[in-house]
Amino acid sequence: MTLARRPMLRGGLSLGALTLLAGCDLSDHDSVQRVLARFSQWNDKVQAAIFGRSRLAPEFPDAMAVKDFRYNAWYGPEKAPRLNSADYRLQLAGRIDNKRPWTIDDLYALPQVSQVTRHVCVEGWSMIGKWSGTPLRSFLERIGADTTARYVGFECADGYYEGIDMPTALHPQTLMAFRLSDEILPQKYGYPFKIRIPTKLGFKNPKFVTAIYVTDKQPRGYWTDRGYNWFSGI
Ligand SMILES: Nc1nc2c(c(=O)[nH]1)N[C@H]1C(S)=C(S)[C@@H](COP(=O)(O)O)O[C@H]1N2
Ligand SMILES: [Mo]
Repeated sequence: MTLARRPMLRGGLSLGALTLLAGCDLSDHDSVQRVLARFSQWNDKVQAAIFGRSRLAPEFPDAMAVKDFRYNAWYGPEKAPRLNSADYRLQLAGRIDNKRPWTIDDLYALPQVSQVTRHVCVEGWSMIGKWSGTPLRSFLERIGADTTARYVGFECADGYYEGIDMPTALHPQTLMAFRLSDEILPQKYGYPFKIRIPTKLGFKNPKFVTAIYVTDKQPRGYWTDRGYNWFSGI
């Protein structure tokens, strides 16, 4: 993902309208950025309010799933972290009763479901894939997470970080995805697992997850810190 494309506001505010609202001309970069940031936060609130727990992303027949899935990160696939099952432990933190770290074997033994859904990257490509794993909701219940908390945050082996609101974490299609196209998640796609959220843009789907935490403080996101919208629903 490059920074060449600036985040866009949905909802049709023209540049002219923004100029009026900002009370300044567009060469006044800082105040324009401030106004855009404020609109972006307002946009997040509206999107969160509209998001229904029961609104499902479209699912497709298995045959539509692309086998040779496109890779993306801010670095090339050869630099993707190599985690191994001997050393890997998923760390748990925050408002969770049982913070025992999880091995890959333990994770992969959890009950699993599959989904064929569309992944939409903010850079302008999308692709249908098949992911299988355990619903994040059942994992959160199993570890005694406080699901009245507001957010769930993720940390990744490559330094990436993301977070989602609790309704999204509890959404039936939000998975800890262990497989892509029925194969154990290949290394560059996020081994040992990625959080697959078909109701969110691609960048809200963290790969190589090493820690999950439950919190009332909105977690930062790698691309949100670089100007993209935090909620980023699709
Ligand atoms: N840890 C980590 N997760 C990440 C990213 C990343 O760079 N690091 N990139 C995000 C972006 S922008 C996209 S589009 C998808 C790409 O996932 P894929 O390689 O499975 O297609 O991963 C998301 N999750
Ligand atoms: Mo992306």
